[in-house]
Amino acid sequence: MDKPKALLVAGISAELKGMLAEVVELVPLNKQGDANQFLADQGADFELVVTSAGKGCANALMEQLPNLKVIFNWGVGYDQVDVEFATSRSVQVTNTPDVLNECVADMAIGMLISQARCMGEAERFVRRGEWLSNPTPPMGQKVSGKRLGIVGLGRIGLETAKRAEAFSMQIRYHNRHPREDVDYAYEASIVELAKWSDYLLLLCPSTPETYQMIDREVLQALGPQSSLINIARGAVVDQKALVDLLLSGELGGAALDVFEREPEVPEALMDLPNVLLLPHVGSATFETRTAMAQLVVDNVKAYIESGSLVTPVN
Ligand code: 8YV
Repeated sequence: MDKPKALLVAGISAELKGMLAEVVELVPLNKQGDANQFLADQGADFELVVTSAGKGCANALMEQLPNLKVIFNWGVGYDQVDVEFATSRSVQVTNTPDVLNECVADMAIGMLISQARCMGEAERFVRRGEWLSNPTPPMGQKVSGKRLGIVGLGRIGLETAKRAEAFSMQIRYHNRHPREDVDYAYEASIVELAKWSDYLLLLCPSTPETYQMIDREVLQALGPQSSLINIARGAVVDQKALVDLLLSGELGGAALDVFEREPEVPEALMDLPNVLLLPHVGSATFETRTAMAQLVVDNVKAYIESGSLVTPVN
């Protein structure tokens, strides 16, 4: 039997490409010359789209695929897919939850400690050869026992809180609603949570409701002695306010794995020693990316074999 065609609309790992090629005929959109012409001619041939969390699938593209049935999203975040629009066209969406919880939580704690203890700046100090003539490397802030505010206590948030407990950190959180199953103190106001926190960690999804939820007021409430850690999405933060307050010293520091318009990073942040900058690598370990790839393939196989999905979003 012929393998079904799947339209690949984003950059994905060679590993995932290889795994998918066993079950589908993968057609990369960016290799088809004029994409609009290609879609006009052959868009109706595709029931399946494979994409990444960063790229998603635009509404205009869905409209060019009249027989589209499923969008397979390589990533847990699906903010680049308009799920409501997809649902209105009877298009299902899948993502890759849970398999990345541990690695993202590891990274969140790693970013927190790295920023607090100036690891990046200290490392640059060694590489620049400054240690040879300067016996005083950069000094940081203590982590153990400090106050951690978590915005978005979901599956990754719980893994992160567990790790933070091992550092005797005090933990409070903000969600849309308090959780019944945790003892951490709930804070309904993000501004109040920011005022209380030494470290404010963002782990919430990017949605129209959370767009720039971490605004100037929240960042000012966090203040000059405290730091923001963002491993969620750039859109959750008012990036202009963030840059302004870091430059003026009204915010103590930041550890950022995500940005408003990746891969663009505000030039003004490049020279700030109290800011850790990472290229969206929260889930980027060999083990986790393989597990994410496997989950994409499991979804594709389940759909082809029985029309069902392992991790549907809608
Ligand atoms: C991406 C992510 O999935 O899972 C997410 O939501 O942001 C990342 O893990 C990864 O870059 C592959 O698309």
